[in-house]
Amino acid sequence: MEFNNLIYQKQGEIAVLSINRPKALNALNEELLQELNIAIDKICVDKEINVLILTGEGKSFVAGADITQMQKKTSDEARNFAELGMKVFRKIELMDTPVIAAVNGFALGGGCELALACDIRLASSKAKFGQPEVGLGITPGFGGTQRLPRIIGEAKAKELIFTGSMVDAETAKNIGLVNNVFEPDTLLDEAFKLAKKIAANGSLSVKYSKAAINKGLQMDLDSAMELEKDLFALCFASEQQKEGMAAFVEKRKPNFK
Ligand code: CO8
Repeated sequence: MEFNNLIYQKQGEIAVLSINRPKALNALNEELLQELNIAIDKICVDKEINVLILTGEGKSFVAGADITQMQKKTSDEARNFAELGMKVFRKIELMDTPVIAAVNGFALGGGCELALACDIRLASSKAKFGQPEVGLGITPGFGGTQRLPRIIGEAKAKELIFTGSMVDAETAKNIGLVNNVFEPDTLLDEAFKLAKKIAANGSLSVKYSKAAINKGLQMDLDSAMELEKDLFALCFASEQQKEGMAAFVEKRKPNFK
């Protein structure tokens, strides 16, 4: 896949998509979001891919939506732009494949919101997180007011959004915004290690688990339990369940196809 603002690489079951607009600290403009949309669509139909790693080129993960492009927008144009970002981020959140954000630097505004749409966030010790929108006279617009409180809790999310303050990677870990922090030069290796660990499991059961968590969190508990039951039962129609349990009984490693 060739793009102006993205670098795509595939290593076996693991795909890496790197946001590549380093001169503007990987700020998200419309072209970049459209490319991201296309890339995610292609990854979704590639049955070989079991984990996606999302990262950024240079010193930034994503420093937000492109302020120069947003500056002159009317309300209608801003709504369309928000809709595009929300659509792409929701696609990332709901895609079958688990997505790891390897946050290498600034994750601000739309960049923090992109990381929030991923399943797992790993950060470089140099990463900085924040929702600085109120300082620009706008609210978060790619899902930040909704995903941030769901992930770190209402009070902390309000503090971050109302103040527009940046937090460093360790603080982000302490408040539950990132899963783990690594030295900058080991971040991608650690993301690969995690991706391989996930990919070594039954891919179908990982995908069903993602669906059960993401969809279940939007339901009442009883409906969510029904969903879990359905997906659990569906596993038993798969070769992977047969192989996984046979391997346990035969005291060997499973060979999932
Ligand atoms: N948009 C456009 N250009 C940017 C952005 C951005 N978000 N961030 C950085 N750049 C550009 C700079 O303008 C600069 O360009 P140039 O070299 O041509 O002057 C280049 O990247 C390098 O940036 P700096 O020189 O500023 O680098 P520093 O290391 O000094 O500072 C910072 C790094 C602190 C990250 C600083 O660049 C900064 O504060 N950036 C803006 C961060 C921000 O406010 N992000 C939130 C944007 S709003 C948003 O994301 C809303 C999402 C929802 C949209 C809904 C649709 C309506």
